[in-house]
Amino acid sequence: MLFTKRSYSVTAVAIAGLGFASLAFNACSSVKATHNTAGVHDTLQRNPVIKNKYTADPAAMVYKDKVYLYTGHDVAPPEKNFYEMHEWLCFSSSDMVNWTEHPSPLNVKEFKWARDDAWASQVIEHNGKFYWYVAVEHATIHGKAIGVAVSDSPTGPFKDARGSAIITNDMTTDTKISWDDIDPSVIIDDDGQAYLFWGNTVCYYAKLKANMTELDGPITKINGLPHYTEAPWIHKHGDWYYLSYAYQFPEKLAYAMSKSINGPWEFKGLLNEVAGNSNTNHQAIIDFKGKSYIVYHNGAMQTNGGSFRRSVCIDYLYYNKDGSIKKVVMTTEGVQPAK
Ligand code: FUB
Repeated sequence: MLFTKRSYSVTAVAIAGLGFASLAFNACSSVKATHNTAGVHDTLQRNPVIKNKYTADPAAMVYKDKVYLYTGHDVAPPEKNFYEMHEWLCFSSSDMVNWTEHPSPLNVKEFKWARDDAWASQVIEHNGKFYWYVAVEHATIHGKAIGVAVSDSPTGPFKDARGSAIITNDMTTDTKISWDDIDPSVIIDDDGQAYLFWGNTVCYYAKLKANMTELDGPITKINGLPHYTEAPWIHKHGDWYYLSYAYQFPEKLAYAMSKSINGPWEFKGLLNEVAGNSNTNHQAIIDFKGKSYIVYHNGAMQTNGGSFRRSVCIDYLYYNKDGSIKKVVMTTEGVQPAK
């Protein structure tokens, strides 16, 4: 999300070949204990993967033979052309196709110091606890902020881990905008050191203390990421670190590679094109059962889908022998059940 370019109309981004058949859809439907999102059992139309509500800003975590998918929840009415998001959602799967929905494990109200806006987030496991880093609007410090919640279970419930934000807008001064401190992404390096990445228009990172709830050193601005907009996702595959991010606006995805978490980062080019009918794209990248996946959102839900009513999709991601990543092919088919 880049406010300075909000004038891009939702319809300016074409639904490139995304012909979704009519689906039973109820954005206000209550949580079901088990939600087989394939729903219509149409193997040619597994994307979007969640079809009974809008889901956005995916983050995925592999834990004990399961994938946990954490998303924001777009609830903006059809006539509203801005984000309305109050809670985060959690789904789990053993095969990347059949997803079980869990009751919402975290609502923005859990953060007493926050006003609203349950924006992008990521969950990571550390020493048997689960830490959920989230972007929200701060109630008393102007601008967006990052909070962290903790749970003993990947499905929650999650509780505010600090009682205050870990990042506030006044801690970063490279831009004058108030929404530059959004979109947290976390990684624990092979030596056990945890890092938090985040940022809109500027990408920042900082070390985290072993308690995962405090910074452990300065905030550093990352250079060499052309047309960086937002949505950093930090991950490691083989010997390489990857920093993927939303590029330009409407957003494509691009990525950079490094042999060190501290860079320097080498820009490698585009990863994905503009997602159908959405000016944001917001990716997560994981390996699961021997395959690699990109999880992202588009606006392809047939009922009022768009930039503020988004839906999570999953497609395969392929690495080249030199570690670079092949351009993503977004599909309606999605992926086959992982074995
Ligand atoms: O969902 C609100 C914002 O839109 C996120 O923080 C950005 O990454 C974009 O997806």
